Amino acid sequence: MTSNTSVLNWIENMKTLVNPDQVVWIDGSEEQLEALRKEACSTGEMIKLNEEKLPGCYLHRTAVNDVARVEGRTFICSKKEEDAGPTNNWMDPEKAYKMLFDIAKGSYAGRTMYVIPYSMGPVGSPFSKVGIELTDSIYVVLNMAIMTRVGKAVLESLGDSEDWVRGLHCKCQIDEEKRYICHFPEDNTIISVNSGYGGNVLLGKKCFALRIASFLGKNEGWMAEHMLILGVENPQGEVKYISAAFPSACGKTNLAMLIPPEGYREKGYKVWTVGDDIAWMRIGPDGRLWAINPENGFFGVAPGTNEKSNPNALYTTQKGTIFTNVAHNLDDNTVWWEGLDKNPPENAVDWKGNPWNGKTSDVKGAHPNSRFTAPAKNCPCISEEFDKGTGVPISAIVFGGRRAQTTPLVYQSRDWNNGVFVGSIMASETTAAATGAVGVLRHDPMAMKPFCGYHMGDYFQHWIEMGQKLGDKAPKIFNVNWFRLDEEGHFIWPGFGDNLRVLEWILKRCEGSVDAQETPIGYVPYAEDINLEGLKDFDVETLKTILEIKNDEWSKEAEEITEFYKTFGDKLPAELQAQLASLKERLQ
Ligand code: SAT
Ligand code: MN
Repeated sequence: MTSNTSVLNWIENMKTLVNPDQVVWIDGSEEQLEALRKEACSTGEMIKLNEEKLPGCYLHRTAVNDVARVEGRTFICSKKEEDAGPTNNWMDPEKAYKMLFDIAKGSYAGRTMYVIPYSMGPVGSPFSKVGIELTDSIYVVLNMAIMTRVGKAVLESLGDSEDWVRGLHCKCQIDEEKRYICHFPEDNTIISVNSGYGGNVLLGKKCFALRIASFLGKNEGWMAEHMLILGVENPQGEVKYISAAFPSACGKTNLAMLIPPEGYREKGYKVWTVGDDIAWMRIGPDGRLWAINPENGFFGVAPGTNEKSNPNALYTTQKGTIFTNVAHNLDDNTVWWEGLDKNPPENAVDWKGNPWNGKTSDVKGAHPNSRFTAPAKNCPCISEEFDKGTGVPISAIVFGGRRAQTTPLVYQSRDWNNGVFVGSIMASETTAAATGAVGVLRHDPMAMKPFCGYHMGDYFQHWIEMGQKLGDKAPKIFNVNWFRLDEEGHFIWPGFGDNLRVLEWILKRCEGSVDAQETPIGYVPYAEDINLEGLKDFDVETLKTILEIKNDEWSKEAEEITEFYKTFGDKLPAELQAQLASLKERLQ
């Protein structure tokens, strides 16, 4: 399929290492993918679901020990330890290659090596980059064929270039003790062994599009961010674009596919989805920041997705979708997950593969991090711009996390550098998207803690430099928190579609058409300026409680940030140290 010698030589070397029975190149044709689906069903790797209700949909169960990203076993293997920084695990590249090659050696014996040429971003777009993933898993091939653009056209666009990302995935024995997800940013290389789960093995996603790409972005002057991209169309038909960073499983997919509240729909507001997880952003010829979604599908969290929370996502998953670790309804050969509806199946199989009665069982039918892999083109609100490869101009950048207290519903940073500070102090309660305890508060700057492929102090500096280049064309930077809890532990803000009320305020701030109150942390809305029309059981007094800035809480926060900042040593940009100092001053 190609005469590119850098590609052919590398594949030859890897072939010698892993020793497959045969090599199959993925050409991107529907015939080849269909044959692979059939093969995966014949071996039990996938189950074909009800063709009438869920055409072209499949179910897959991973090993019980392999259900989320493993941050503790994810490594950045830069030559110098310092270059990986305090937020990453580091391993010496020589040692890592040796260890990984020992594990990978002969591991494809009796198996097929699939060669997946893929493009992150529309094929041939100036934003896009090419990768090649080798895998011994049909599940990985089929997921990559949804999540990225795969096949011949990608190799054609690559030509003779050596500028592509090498990716080797070996399932091996799915042995947790030997599971490693290693990145070699200086070699454009990713090696993943002993896992078969999503973010550990779909190497185009977090491994390439964030960890490797963030490193490339730093060196080449662009940004790879853990951000959704959406367009808000106003009644005059103008579309403004927002990118937003939240940690995994904090509602990026829901926000990206938001359905406007009734009153807004009547007026003619629309929301268009460009992406739900990753943004690649470059400064355009007009000096503004332009973004593409490098992915071609959605790898969304299934539990909690329903007719009310995200009808667009639900609709998106009704054809051509692979479900992972959800419950299997045997009565009609469909799928179910917690929070889909109030009618769990009685005759079902749970995500572990055990018989399950949703009416009587006290264990979950779907894993909390169970997922759907769905083609972006299925999405009813997919933006016209999504597939064009020209990108969309970003008006506002929004940071956010899951915070029960302290952080208000929304605030605006004072300027770009203060916005970088706001992103750097993001903290969020952990979710099931990574292994480990859930609900623990941890710092997660720009939602990139698990995904920044180099020293995070240098990453902050890169943000500051991008702001200098953008000058007065820079997007405005905001922070949101949909997750404030009342004393009984209930969410105060209704969230979901009503988040558009907050986005509307954000866009008005970008235009300069609404005033705000200055507080020690930044600009907070006057409660009257957030449109509450049509909201039931929610009044302006309640809104005030989640817009309030409590200086004592923020002083505690500032102390925490001081400690957190120490972890970056002298790589912390002086500008951020100064930002922290002025926050403390304003709080006095
Ligand atoms: O598992 S993935 O990394 O692909 C999804 C996520 O954690 O956001
Ligand atoms: Mn994510």
